[in-house]
Amino acid sequence: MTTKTVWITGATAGFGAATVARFVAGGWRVIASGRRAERLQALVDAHGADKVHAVAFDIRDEAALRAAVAGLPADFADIDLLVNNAGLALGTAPAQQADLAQWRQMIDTNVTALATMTHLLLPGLIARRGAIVNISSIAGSYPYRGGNVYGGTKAFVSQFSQNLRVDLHGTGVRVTSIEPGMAETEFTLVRTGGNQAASDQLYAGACPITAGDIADTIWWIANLPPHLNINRLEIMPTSQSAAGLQVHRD
Ligand code: NDP
Ligand code: 8X3
Repeated sequence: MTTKTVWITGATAGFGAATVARFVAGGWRVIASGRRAERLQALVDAHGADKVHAVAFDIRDEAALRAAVAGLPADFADIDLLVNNAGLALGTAPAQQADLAQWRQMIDTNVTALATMTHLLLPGLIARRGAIVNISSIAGSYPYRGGNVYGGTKAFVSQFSQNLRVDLHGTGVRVTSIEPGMAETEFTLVRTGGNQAASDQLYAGACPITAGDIADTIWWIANLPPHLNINRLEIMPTSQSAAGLQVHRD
């Protein structure tokens, strides 16, 4: 059987790191990217340079992204699956008190970089009848206080995924939007600027989704028969459900 290749963005933590482990265990070659070079090197050390190719760069840096794509070693150049996972939320303030620089960073990472990555890899994915898994969020469907731009970026990811499906009609390329709810990763640590206590408090007693749960889901989607496409998949921990509307009274 031919060895397949997956590019997983945001491979240094959370969903991405777990997905690297899942695909290496399943016999795939993995391109792992993120900013933290030492964590990427640890993946290479753990799995071997023949299994994991690490590329450390900021995904908002288009020149660095193009260089990473152009510099892929021959063994990793034919990509069958792109997992657009790199992303973040910054802050929980309401829009009227939010930090504009944080808004820009979320848009640049979750929207612009994801679209650029997809654009660069699409020709090869079409040639190989490959697949794209985009990591969106329930925040793109359900508004909540402080979700403002983060939720907006994830609504983009979900809709972009469905629009890609339409444009790629007949190419054989599969596209899935995975929309997880509360999952315990470094997500809240990043969102709160490093507040471990806030992160621990959010997840305490909630039995949240784990990174391994999402890695297993991506693995399942990637290994479905080629005639099946999961368009979108919303996943919550059993402890979470959508709350109702709010009413303000004078
Ligand atoms: P983590 O914070 O654990 O991981 C985020 C990953 O994104 C890291 O590997 C980080 O790498 C990478 N990343 C962030 N910014 C950049 C950048 N500028 N350049 C390159 N890589 C970057 O969070 P999760 O695993 O939870 O998040 C993964 C995805 O899942 C995100 O898109 C998030 O929005 C989404 N999601 C998370 C949920 C949750 O509750 N945890 C629920 C729904 C969706 P590095 O810092 O090394 O650059
Ligand atoms: C992460 C899930 O609900 O914290 O996308 O926004 S949530």
